[in-house]
Amino acid sequence: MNIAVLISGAGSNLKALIDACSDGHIDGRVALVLSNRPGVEGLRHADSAGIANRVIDHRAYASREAFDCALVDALAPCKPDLVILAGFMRILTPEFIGPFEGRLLNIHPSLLPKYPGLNTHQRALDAGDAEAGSTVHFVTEELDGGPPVVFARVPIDPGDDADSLARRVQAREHQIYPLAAQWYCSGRLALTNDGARLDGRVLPAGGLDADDYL
Ligand code: NHR
Ligand code: GAR
Repeated sequence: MNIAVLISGAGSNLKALIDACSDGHIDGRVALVLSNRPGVEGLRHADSAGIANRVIDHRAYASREAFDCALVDALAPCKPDLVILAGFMRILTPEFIGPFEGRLLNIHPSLLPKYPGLNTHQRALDAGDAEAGSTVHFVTEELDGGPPVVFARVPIDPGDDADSLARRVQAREHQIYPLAAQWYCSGRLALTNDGARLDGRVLPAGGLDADDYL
């Protein structure tokens, strides 16, 4: 399985995926990394692993559609079986979703359907929530609205700020993203008309609890 990963920043999830592939935990290889931002740390993870990578700077395109077409063109030569958004920060239009629907995963730092969009950790803190988390989901045109696959819950501690909470959440992300990627690469996970399915069974509305699988 050829995996392409789209990033915008630190790329710690990218690194977890690269490591899981090289350790044999994912039946696939990261074939290409694309970043919409130049100079980010995630590109260095790709370089260190000898993985092809390119910057496609959204600021160079006149519209979201033109940027998305450039992404599609850049991905074409690697013929990805799976496209993974890992801290990718640009909302994608149907120009991009169309060609990859069903082969497109994202990790979103909340317990979906709570807190789609940005600033999830601060919103959870402001709401006085007792727990936060992260969810891997299939990407559809609806922002953070595609069918969830797997989530990890993380307790919120009294002294937490958005940064401390983000660090605790990311440690779990590095476990659940490789898990979901391996489900996909082994042919167990698919997007169907009635939602995400694992081993043929439709998943619960919020996805599966990672604690049952890790
Ligand atoms: N695109 C579609 N169509 N559907 C989804 O579910 C998507 C998506 C693109 C990205 C990741 C998502 C997240 O996990 C994601 C899911 C960026 C924004 C955003 O508002 C929102 C959600 C996500 C990613 N981006 C601003 C924009 O104007 C830019 C913000 C910035 O550059 O810092 O695109 O949270
Ligand atoms: C991750 O926590 C991911 O859930 C979040 O950004 C972080 C990226 O970290 N994604 C979003 O906020 C998407 N809007 P990384 O670059 O180290 O993988």
